[in-house]
Amino acid sequence: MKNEKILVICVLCCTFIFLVGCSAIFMEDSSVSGKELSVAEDHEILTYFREKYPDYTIIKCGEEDVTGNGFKDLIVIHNRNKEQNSMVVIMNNGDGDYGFSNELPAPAENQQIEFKDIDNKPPIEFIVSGSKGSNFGLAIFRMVEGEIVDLFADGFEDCC
Ligand SMILES: [Ca+2]
Repeated sequence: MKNEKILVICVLCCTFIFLVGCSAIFMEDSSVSGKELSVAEDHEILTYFREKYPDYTIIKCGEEDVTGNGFKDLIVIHNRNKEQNSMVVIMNNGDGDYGFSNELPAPAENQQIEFKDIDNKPPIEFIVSGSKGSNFGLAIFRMVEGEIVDLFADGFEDCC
């Protein structure tokens, strides 16, 4: 009888630990989905973009000073039309004013934005990668006089 009680307690403990574990995984998952944009939902430049283009679906952002003026800019990958995703850099002029770069096609799925100083001189370059079905591609970009310039691409067109 005593053994049975211990067994029941053990089973209850295991169930409790299992449930706590599950809820921890669930909470982690929900926080990951909240981080998908890579910046806070109320990010200043993101808010500006949303107010300007309320119809756009924002897929991914990346925040860095890609123009080299000392103020952090925002790269936004969005789905303006259902056919193709686009990316744009919203340039922070530092005085509360923002400028928009040219728009380029962006990957259809699994979009990632990374920042890397490729040539050891400012401004920092950024790498956009992603996929479309089984096609994976990436490209390296640099901001030149307010324009996104494609420095190198590998399979990028096929993933956009
Ligand atoms: Ca900047």
